[in-house]
Amino acid sequence: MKPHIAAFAALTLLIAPAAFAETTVEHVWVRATSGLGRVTAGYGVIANTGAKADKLLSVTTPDAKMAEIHESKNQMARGGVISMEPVNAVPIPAGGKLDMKPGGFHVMIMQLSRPLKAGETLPLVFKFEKQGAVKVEAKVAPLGAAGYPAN
Ligand SMILES: [Cu+2]
Repeated sequence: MKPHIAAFAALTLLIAPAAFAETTVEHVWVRATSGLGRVTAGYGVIANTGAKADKLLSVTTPDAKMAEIHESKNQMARGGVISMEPVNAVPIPAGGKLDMKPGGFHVMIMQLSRPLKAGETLPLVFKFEKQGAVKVEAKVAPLGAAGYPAN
């Protein structure tokens, strides 16, 4: 980031914080790992409050070698088999929301450098075309969790 842009961003933050963060990422959680498993899935709610479309490009974490955006699909034609596929980018329309939840879009996190226990956090960086990098601390939920942990 160039210095004058940083200064402008800081100024904007002081005056109108809502106008600065147009694409937000909230309620981010991942499932605890099981045994020696070093794979997990992450979920959260992305909202674009801006007037222009944004695009989720990637998600990374310093605590794993690989992270991919996946979409789960219930393939009725194949007898209701649930399959998932990597996706390159997910558009977030102006005023739109992307609810990443079990059975839909998720972040597949592979080759974690440590096990994840419920109650811990995992740093994630969501990269957007317009908003840039959004850093969040994902809550680690128990293995069987279906949604954002209550505490
Ligand atoms: Cu997946």
